[in-house]
Amino acid sequence: MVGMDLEAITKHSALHAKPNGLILQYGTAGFRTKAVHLDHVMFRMGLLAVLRSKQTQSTIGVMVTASHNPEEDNGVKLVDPLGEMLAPSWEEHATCLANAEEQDVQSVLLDISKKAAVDLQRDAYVVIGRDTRPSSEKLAHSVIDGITVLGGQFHDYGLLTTPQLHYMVYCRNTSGQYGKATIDGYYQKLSAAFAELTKQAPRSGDGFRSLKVDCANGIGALKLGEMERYLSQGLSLQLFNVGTEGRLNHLCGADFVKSYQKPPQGMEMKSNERCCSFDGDADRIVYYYYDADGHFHLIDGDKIAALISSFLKELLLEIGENLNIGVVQTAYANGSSTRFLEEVMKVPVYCTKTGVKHLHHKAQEFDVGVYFEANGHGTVLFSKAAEMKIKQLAKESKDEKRKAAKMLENIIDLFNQAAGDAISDMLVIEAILALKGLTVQQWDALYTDLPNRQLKVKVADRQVISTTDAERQAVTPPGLQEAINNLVKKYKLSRAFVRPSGTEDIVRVYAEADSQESADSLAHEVSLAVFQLAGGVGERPAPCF
Ligand code: G16
Repeated sequence: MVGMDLEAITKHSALHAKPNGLILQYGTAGFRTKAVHLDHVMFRMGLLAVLRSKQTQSTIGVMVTASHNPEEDNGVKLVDPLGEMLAPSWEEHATCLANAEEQDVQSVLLDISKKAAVDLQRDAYVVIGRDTRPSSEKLAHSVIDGITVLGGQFHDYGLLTTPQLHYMVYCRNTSGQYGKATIDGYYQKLSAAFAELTKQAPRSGDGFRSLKVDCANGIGALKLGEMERYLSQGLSLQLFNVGTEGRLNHLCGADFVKSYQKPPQGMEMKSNERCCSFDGDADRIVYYYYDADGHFHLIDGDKIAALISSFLKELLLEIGENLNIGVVQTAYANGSSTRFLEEVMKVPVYCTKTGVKHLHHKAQEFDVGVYFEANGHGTVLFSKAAEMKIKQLAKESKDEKRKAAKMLENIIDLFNQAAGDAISDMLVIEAILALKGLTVQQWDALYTDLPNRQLKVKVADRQVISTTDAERQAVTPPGLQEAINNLVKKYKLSRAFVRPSGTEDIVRVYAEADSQESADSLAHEVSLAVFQLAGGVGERPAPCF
C-alpha cells in the first residue's frame, strides 16, 4: 500500500504488544489506566496522529499524561488542529485501533484511512508533550515509534503542561498568528498581556501581590518556576508541593482539594491568605483560604466562572456592542452558582456532559463563551468576530469605551483560547482581583455554595450505568433513577446524580442539600443504591465523614 510500510508496522507493533483481553475506551480526556498497560496504546496513538495529520493537513498534538489520576496511572490524548480535543469520529477510530488484536492492526489502519478519506501520500507532522510521571518519558518514546514507522515527522517538546501543548498546536496551525510555538513564546504572550492588563491596578505595599500555589507535585511547579522571571510585574508566587518530596496528586492538587474540601498537605496557610491548587498537568485550578475563625473556604470553578463573567459583562456593557455572553457548566455546578449567574448576573447558563470537550464546543456558540467545570477546568473563548470588533474599538474609540476595549483585548490574549489552563486562569483571576480591589473573602461572598459531597463507588463494570439529560438522570440499570428520586425527596434543596467516570474505573456520585450533614447523608445513601443496583464490588460504601 502506497504511503504505508505494512511490514514495518507489523514488526514494530509486535514490539509494543497489546496485553491479552485488555479493552480500553477513549474516555473523557483520552485513554487512561495503569501506566504498565499503555505501551501499545501509545504506539498506536502515534500511528493515529499521523493519519489525522495527513487528513487535516495540519500539525496534530499528542499529550502523554493522566492529569489528576494517581502517579502509577498514565494516559494519552490527541490534540486537533486548533488546539481542541480530538473530533468525536476520531475518538471512535482511536478506540478501534487501541483495542485491535495484533494481527488486525494493519487492517484497522487501512479501514480508518478509507473511512476518513486519508490521503496517505501527504506529509504528517506531530508534536508531543508529557507530564512529570516516572512512566511518561518511555511512553512518549512509544508514541514517537508509532509516528516514525508511518513516516511522520515530529517535534518532541518534552515536559509541558497539557494546555501548553494545546497552545503549541494552535500556534503551529495558524502560522504564528496566535503566538510563537515555543515555551518562551507562551510565557511572553501571557506575561505581556498580564502586565498590560494590570497596569491600571492600584498597588499596595511593595507593589507585589502574593499568592501561594500548591503544584500537586506535578509539571506546574516546573513551569511556574520557569515563568516567574517573566512576571516581573505585580505578582509574587510562593510554590508548594513542587515534586521534590511528595507523590504526584497525593493528598494535594486541585482534584484532592475540590473532592475532599480540605487544604492540601504540605502548604503553609495563614488566615485570609489567598491560596490555589493546580492539578497534575496544570489544566485545572481552584482557590481557597482559611477565615479568621479557622474555617476552610473553597472557591471552585463555579465561583471562578462567576468572578470572570461579572468582570467581562461589565466590560461588554462599557463597550456597548451587543456582544453576547454565555456560561457553560456541567451537572456538578453548584445550584447556587447557576442561580447567581441566571438571576443576579442575568447571563444565560447552559449545562453539558462532563468533559471540557463538551463545554468548549458549546462555548463556541457565543461571542464570549465562559466555560468552567466545578473542578476548576475551563477558560473563556472569544469568537473571531468579537475579537475583531474589540481590537477595532481599542484602536478607534475614546475614553472609557477605549479603556474597556483595551482590557478586553488583553484578556483575550491572557486566556488560553485552545484549552482550560491553570497558569492562564490564575493570571486572569489575579488581574481581576487586583483591578477590582477585591479580597479573596469578597470574591467568595458573591454567593454561598449549597453544601455538597462527591463520592466514588467501585462496581464490576461501570458501563452498566448510562445517563441522559446532560448526565443528570440515570437510564440504566433499571430502578436506579427511581431510587435516587426517592432519596432526594427526603432532603431539602437537594439534588443528586450518578455517572460513570471517563478517567477512572469508578462511578461518581454527587449530592447537594441544605446542610452538609444532609448532603453527606444523601451522597452515602445514593452510593449504597449504586452499589446494590449497579454491581458494587468490595466493601459496601461507608458513611462519609
Ligand atoms: C478530565 C477532563 C475533565 C473532567 C475530568 C473528570 O480532567 O478533562 O473535563 O471533568 O477529567 O472526568 P470524569 O469524571 O469523567 O473522570 P483532567 O484534569 O483529569 O484531564
